[in-house]
Amino acid sequence: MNRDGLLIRKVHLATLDEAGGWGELRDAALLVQAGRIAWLGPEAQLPDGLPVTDEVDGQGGWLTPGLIDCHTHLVWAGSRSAEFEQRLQGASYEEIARAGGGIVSTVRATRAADEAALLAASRPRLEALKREGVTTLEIKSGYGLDTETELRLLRVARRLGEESGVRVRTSFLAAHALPPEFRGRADDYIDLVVDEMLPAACREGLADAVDAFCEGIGFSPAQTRRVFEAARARGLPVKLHADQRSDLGGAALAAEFGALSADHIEYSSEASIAAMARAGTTAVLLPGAFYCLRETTLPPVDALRRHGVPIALSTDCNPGTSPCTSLLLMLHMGCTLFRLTPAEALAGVTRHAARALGLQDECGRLRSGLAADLALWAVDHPRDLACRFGFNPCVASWAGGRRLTGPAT
Ligand code: DI6
Ligand code: FE
Repeated sequence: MNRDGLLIRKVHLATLDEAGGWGELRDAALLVQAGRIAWLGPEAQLPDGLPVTDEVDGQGGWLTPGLIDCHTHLVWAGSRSAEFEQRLQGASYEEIARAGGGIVSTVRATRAADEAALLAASRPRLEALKREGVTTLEIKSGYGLDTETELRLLRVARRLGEESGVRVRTSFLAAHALPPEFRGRADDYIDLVVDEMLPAACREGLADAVDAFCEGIGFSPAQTRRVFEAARARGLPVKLHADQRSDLGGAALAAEFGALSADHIEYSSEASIAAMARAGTTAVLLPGAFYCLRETTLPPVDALRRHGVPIALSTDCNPGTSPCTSLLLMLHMGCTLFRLTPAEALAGVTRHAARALGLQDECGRLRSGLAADLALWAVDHPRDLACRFGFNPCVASWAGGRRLTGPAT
């Protein structure tokens, strides 16, 4: 298929190119040239003489920006379904973690898996997301917790991007949990992270951002600060798993470092949210983890709205707290559990998810000049994407103008 001159006709557009709305444009068309959106507008105003080499009839469907899953731990080996059973019988996530399960059990399985095994385990997860119109995907390391395995995870993430055509952004998350060999020596482990692991990841160009898990069962704010300082010294943007189970001031710390995003933030204070607003830090809400852990403390959505903090939504795809490969389901849960509006939810997986990855000038909206990352849906209105669940109306998708899913033209 020619990447140049692709005209998509007979569609309605939800451009997400305005704050707080769908950006509806009915009876529209969109032209892709050299992988970017070259023109969009009412089909009746289609200019003459466009260099069309390929045409798609959208049959009255809706064209949106390709979906962006901006927080995943997609690459791992093994399964934690036995822990799911334990939790159903009353064990808490923290108890399981402290008894050597949780993240560390995935670390054991992941360390034992070579690159081919990790690719094979992770590919179906990526494919499931891709079938639902995901065109950009963030993937974190964090199940290696030693230099060799952390780098392997990031290499696999890069490979998945290359082979699938999905735009993959990596986050270096070695400060995810304390590896068992460092028990009682968390500061020594942080030394290793900043002195050896991060430099090694940077040497291979494997990290697009740096993340940490700032939590009682993770790392303290002081340890997180050291990781952030190392990231800053290398010019890498930061993100943070912040205030998921308790308020350690993680979101404020993230804001202090101008973080791209603070994620989870169920327990963040209003002062932290004000700091996020000042810093331009995006909130990433993760309804899958909230649901799976049967949390009851809701993220402070009203405060985020009041302070004008952009809200993104993501799967948090991981084997423990959100074994989920449906971003569309997160749209639904963002509305039912967190009371987002359907338009906020769609912005959360497009416009604002792009911001959470620092990609707001590249994708996440339909606008001339941005990458042609597109998803075509057989729905009456884009709010159907949030209303329905267990339903995938994605007809076709493109990343950088290249067809990812859907019938060949
Ligand atoms: N917070 C999460 O939701 C995931 N990691 C994190 O820091 C959970 C990861 C896991 O349980 O494997
Ligand atoms: Fe996470």
